[in-house]
Amino acid sequence: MNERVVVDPITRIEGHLRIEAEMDGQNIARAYSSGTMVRGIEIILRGRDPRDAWAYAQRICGVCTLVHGMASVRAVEDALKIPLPPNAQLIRNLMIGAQYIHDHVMHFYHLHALDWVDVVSALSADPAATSQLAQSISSWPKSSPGYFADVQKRIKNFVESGQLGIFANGYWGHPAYKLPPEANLMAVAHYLEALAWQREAAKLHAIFGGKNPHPNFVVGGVASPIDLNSDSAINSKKLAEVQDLIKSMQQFVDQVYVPDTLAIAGFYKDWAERGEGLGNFLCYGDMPEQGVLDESSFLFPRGAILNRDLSTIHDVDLHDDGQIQEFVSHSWYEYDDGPQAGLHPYKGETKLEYDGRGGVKPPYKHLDVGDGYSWLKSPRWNSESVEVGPLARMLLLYADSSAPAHAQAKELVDSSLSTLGLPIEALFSTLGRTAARTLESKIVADAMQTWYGNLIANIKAGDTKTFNETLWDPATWPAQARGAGYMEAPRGALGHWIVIENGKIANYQAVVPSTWNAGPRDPQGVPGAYEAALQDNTQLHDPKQPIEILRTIHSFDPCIACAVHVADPETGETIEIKVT
Ligand code: NFE
Ligand code: MG
Repeated sequence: MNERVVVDPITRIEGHLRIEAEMDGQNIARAYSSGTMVRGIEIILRGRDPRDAWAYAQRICGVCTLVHGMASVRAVEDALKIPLPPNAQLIRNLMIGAQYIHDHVMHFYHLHALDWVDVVSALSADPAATSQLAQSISSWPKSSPGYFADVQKRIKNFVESGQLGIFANGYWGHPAYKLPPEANLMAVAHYLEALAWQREAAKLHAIFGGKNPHPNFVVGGVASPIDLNSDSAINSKKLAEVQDLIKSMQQFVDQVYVPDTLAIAGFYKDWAERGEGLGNFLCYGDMPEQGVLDESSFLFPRGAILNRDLSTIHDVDLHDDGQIQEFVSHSWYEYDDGPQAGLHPYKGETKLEYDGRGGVKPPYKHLDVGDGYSWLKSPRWNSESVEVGPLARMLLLYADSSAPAHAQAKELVDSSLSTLGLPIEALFSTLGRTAARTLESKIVADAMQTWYGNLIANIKAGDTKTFNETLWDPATWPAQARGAGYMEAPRGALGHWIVIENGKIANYQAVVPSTWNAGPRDPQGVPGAYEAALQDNTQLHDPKQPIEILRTIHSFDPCIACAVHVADPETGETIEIKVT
């Protein structure tokens, strides 16, 4: 039997993920991705008032803290045909945009950077040379030799006290780390700065949604009335704060995140040749420029790309029951129609049996990669295994010349590739996925300024409406209705499907980005995106320190809490999985 490398749990992600790699010499021959914690949000939602669903669904995740609330209110609005005032949509855009910038910056510095940045090496950097490096790539003000000397002293104190804290247990000194000490020191300085900065970015949610995490939503609008002269509404002062926050996000992205990504990428060009995987990409699209939810003005266009073919964009329809289906052949779930069946989310089944002691009864008995090995299902689009997320969005933007941000995206991608001296094929890789996240952050931060301008223009023209109560009374609802709420969450295409009967939720299914990417094999044995990416030209230098697995898995920014949908509804306890 071939050697197997098991990483369990994968850290610096959200949730519980296990990766098993079957080796062929130094190469990963086959990889298996397991979500090892079960959730049951879909079951909790049945029988409830659809107008309340967002508040439950939002608890799917505390990382992408608003996206499930958003997808949920959109599902209800789609089912009941409730139109949205443009201001509400623009405010939603701004809230989604802030979520992207916050999430992506945190991911890059706090979850992904240490795969590429050696903290201990930063100790041997020359602060003056670090300052020169920083000033050569950016006008960010915190870049003096004294500043970097101070940061270095802080790291030294950590290391000498033997308390690396957040930096404990890294693979420091691993030969896969390629940055010179000065680049390591610069990146660690920005790691620490980003910790403080992210607190500010989260404030936009508090202004429009009352709090963060989990800002408030409402079916038919946003939970923030506009009245420029009221202390308890969105007034001139709050709008000015929003403007300051957008500027601060743009500045951090332009002067820190983008230059750091390019500087670090320059030392890891070999990672532009591995970690692609499927070559199939899916986007639902999101964030209309004028606040009317029509696809033609989406910042991120809708569509699918297959086999790297950027010349053809396939239409995507969330209501078509032949397009999006979930399979459970390698999951710990059972369908009434057996293990080969694929179900559209309107007809989706989530069956869990609880044992009354905080556990879940079989079908799960053990983890067996030849059989069942995950609490994630396997979503497929037109039977294809696809990748969702920043790389999918940047490729769609690059390919779709009718998209409003096409020109900006093309310029950003082409100039980044030219700076790095890499061909377009480099996008299809671990490095491409990480760079796509950075570049889309720039596009989103700039778009936020446009949406803000459009919101202000509406207000100046006298339109302050942010809520539409049409059809809010259940007496007016049809006896049966169903709807699909979609959005582009930071990690990719997110859909919530709701079936409403006699005013209550009859069925609810969420198919989330990390399920698309982290799901197990389908009945045809085709792997999910993580699995395929790990099987793509990946060698482990030292199976005991599998940093190469972390690089590719982290390039997707996993959120397994989202992917499996929350803890046991009876006790909230997690489940012990025995690996046999
Ligand atoms: Ni919990 Fe999420 C995002 C959603 S999961 S982080 O972005 O939906 O992939
Ligand atoms: Mg689901």
